[in-house]
Formats: sequence, structure tokens, C-alpha cells
Amino acid sequence: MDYFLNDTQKELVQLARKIALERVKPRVAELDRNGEFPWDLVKVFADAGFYGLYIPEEYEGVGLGVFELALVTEELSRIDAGSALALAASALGTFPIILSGNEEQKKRYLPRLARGEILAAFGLTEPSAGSDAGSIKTTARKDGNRYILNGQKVFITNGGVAKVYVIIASTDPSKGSRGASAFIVEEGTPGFTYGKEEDKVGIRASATRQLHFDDCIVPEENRIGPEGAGFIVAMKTLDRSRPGVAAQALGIAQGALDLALEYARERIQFGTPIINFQAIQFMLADLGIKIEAARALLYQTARMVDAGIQDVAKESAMCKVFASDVAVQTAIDAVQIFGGYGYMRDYPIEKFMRDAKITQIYEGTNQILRGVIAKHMIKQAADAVKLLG
Ligand code: COS
Repeated sequence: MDYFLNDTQKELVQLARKIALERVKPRVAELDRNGEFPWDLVKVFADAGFYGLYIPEEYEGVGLGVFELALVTEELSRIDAGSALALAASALGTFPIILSGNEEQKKRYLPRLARGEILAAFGLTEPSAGSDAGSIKTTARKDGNRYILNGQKVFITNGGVAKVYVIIASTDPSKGSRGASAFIVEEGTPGFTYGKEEDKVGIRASATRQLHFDDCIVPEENRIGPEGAGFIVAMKTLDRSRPGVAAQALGIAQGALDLALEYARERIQFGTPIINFQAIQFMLADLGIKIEAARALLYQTARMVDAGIQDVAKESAMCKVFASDVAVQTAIDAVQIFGGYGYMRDYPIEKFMRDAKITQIYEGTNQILRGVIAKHMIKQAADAVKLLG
């Protein structure tokens, strides 16, 4: 399908594809086996300018947008969703600074993030605040011109490898989500330590770690936006980053389909390649339809975000939900096409199944996001009724 990419976008896709095949592919199996963070690939992505894609030019970025980041993430994830996350998760940690940071914060952090010299991460989730993001327990107590943070964050992507963390903490626990505030916390800040490094089922090249704040002193100038705006900062950030999860999921789905197609053309049973069987063809066709639909929804959403449309919560949730469901189904069906070989770790396809699953869970479970979508639909329906008088 022609998505009318401009020349820059086409070149980016080609560059990401080349890097994925030449630099990422040879490393995939080892990174997955060892659960190793791919510092070498971070350098490759940085040299290609990928970390600066969505960062404005005045802060040494490339000045493109969420769409270009999605195109690159898709191509990288087609080969390895784990290492692609070293790029996408840094965007998640950088968006709050771009969206709500002040000039001083932007100048201080964005150029280094754009060059890929340092990585960012986003800390919202806690042991007892996952889907219920408004109930975070980490506190930030004001003390003169500084805040004292106490609490714990879990499942933080790029945890332990990022230098800059955007942390959502409560400055007024009595106000619930309206009492949350966002802070930039740098690695090495006294009272900020890393906890358990997670041993994950999939995306094993990605670093996932707990963060601990124990009387961690953060200067007031590191607060992003006003006190009490933290929940909105987080929600707006997620609206812009969920298309990135959709891109990752889409890449996983496309990568699994690529392998299934190749295998079905080579695997001989009953004297003919199994691709000649209608049962296989129908499976492939259904996956192809869903992948293309996921791509269309994602690209359009990303273009909406870049066009500056403010309320993209519904579309952003839709593309993430749809693409991640497609990724899981495609990966499972691709394993099915590989048959017994697909279930063996000697073949690369089982990894896609492991990698796909997380895309239905993180940055909002698909159940929570269906709730967000429905909430918007109900509101839009009510608004339409009002318009009709
Ligand atoms: N953009 C701007 N504002 C938003 C918003 C968005 N996308 N979503 C919610 N808000 C605002 C609401 O308008 C509301 O504002 P007021 O207090 O002024 O009315 C406020 O935020 C609270 O919203 P709501 O009442 O809908 O909050 P809930 O506590 O019911 O929770 C969900 C909302 C479930 C959507 C939220 O908690 C969520 O997204 N959870 C998933 C979190 C997640 O993705 N976790 C993954 C880890 S982060 S990597």
C-alpha cells in the first residue's frame, strides 16, 4: 500500500532497514540469550541520527516527528524489538521534556539526548500503581527550593542505562491524580539507586529495572510544569508514545510474517511447498490484511500527532491496541506455520511470540486502553447529540 512517504521518510526507512539487517540481525540471538543491553547498537542508532529524529532543530535534533520515529521503530522491530526499544523508550522519557519542559530544561537535556549521548527513561509505574496510574505512592515533599523524593518505581524501560529519568511523584497525596508532579532526576542524584534488574520473557535486549528513591533531593528547577500537573504530563506523554508501541508491534508482526512466508515457500510436505495449501494461504492473507490495517491506523495517528492535534488519546490508544493484538496473533500463527520447528529455540520465530506479548501490556494494557477509547466514543456521541439540539 502506498502511504505517500516523502523522500526523507523513504530514505529513513531504507536506512533503518539497512541498519536492522546489517548491524542488528547478527546480534539478535546473542542479545536475546544473554539479556544484554545493546550499547553497540545504541551507538549505531545515534550515528544514524535516530535519537534526534523527533527533537526540534533548535535543540540539535532533526526536527521531524512521531511519524518518522514510528517508521524507524517499525523497521528495527521487524528484526529485533528488544534493541529497538533502546530508541523508543528514550523517546518516552524525552517527550515530557519536549512537551512540558521549560527552556532551561530543554537546553540542558535535549541536545545530549538528540545526539544519543545519553538515554532517557520514564518512571510512572509502581508496585501498586500500574493501570491505576493516579494512585502512585512515591512522594515529593517540598523543602525550600528542593523536593525530597521517596518511593519506588518498577518495570522501568531503560532503567539503569538511562542518565535522565522523568519521574511522576505526588506533591499532594490528598489530591490523587491532581496532586502528582513530574520531575527530572539524573543518574547519580544522592538517594536515587537502582533496584532489581528484571529477567524478562521477551524484548530481552531491553533493560528493565526498578528505581528507588530514598530521601532523594531534587532541585526545584527540575520540576516539569507546575505542581499538580504531573498526571496530565504523563497522559500527554503516553498519547505521543503509544504510537511508538504500535510501531514496535507492527514491526514484530511484519517480521514474523516475513519469516512465515519464507518458511512456507521452502517447507515441502506432501511433495509441494506448504504455501500451496489453501489453509496456509488463508492464514497468511488474514495476517497480511490485519498488518496493513494496523499500519494504516498507526501512520494516520502519527500524522495527526505531528499535525499538532491536541486530543489524540483515542486514536493513539486505538493504534496501540490494534497493532499489539495483531502482533500477538501474527507471531502465534507464524509459529503455527513453522510447525514443530517453530516451537524450537533453534529457529528465530518463537522470539517474535515472546516479544509480541509485552506490546499488549505496557504503556497501558489493552483492557485499560479499550476503556479510554470507549470513554472518548461515549463523550463524542454525547457531544453529537448536543449539537443536534
Ligand atoms: N490528556 C490530557 N488529560 C488527560 C488525559 C489525556 N490523555 N487522560 C486523562 N486526562 C485528565 C482528565 O481529563 C482528568 O482531568 P481532571 O482531573 O481535570 O478532570 C485527569 O487527567 C484524570 O483523568 P481520569 O479521571 O480519566 O483518570 P483515572 O484515574 O480514571 O485514570 C487512566 C485514567 C486509566 C486512563 C490512566 O490511569 C491510564 O492511562 N492508565 C494507564 C497507565 C499506563 O499507561 N501505564 C503504563 C505505564 S507508563 S509506561
